[in-house]
Amino acid sequence: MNKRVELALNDQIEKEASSSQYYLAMASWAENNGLNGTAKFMYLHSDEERFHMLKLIKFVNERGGTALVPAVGKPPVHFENLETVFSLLLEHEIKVTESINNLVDVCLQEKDYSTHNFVQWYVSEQLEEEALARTVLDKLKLIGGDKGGMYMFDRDLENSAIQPTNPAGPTA
Ligand code: OFO
Repeated sequence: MNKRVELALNDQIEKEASSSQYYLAMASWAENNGLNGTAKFMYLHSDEERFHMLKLIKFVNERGGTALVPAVGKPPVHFENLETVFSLLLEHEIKVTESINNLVDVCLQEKDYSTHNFVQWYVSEQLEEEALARTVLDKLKLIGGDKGGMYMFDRDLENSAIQPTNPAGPTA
């Protein structure tokens, strides 16, 4: 496997692992604050990011490279409020999109068209994830700081189809 492409793929593996931990921290915070809908959303999102990481690890190893399982930093324990959580999520996804775009660039520069083709799945996934984060954040902005509104938002999130897709099936 081309060394630059391998390096960029390993960098992406680290980003997906960090995303998974970050959303897991958000899920745990939400659960401890009685926000079960948000917790469900974030647990699913965390699982989804782990799946993204695994898909990359398998791809690198199957193509003759060496996938590096990364150490990830400790995510925050406390978050200010729901709007902060979803703003951070959107901010994070925008950074991940930049990193995917960089990966696409490296593939093209190195003329690695099969990895380029593989990475297109992540390009579409990022589009969906950013759109989902924006939809949720728009709803929260409409509610403002209203407590009753927050309660309804969280309850709706728990029952709604606005959830990340979980490739591994539902969590507990
Ligand atoms: Fe892996 O899709 Fe978001 O970060």
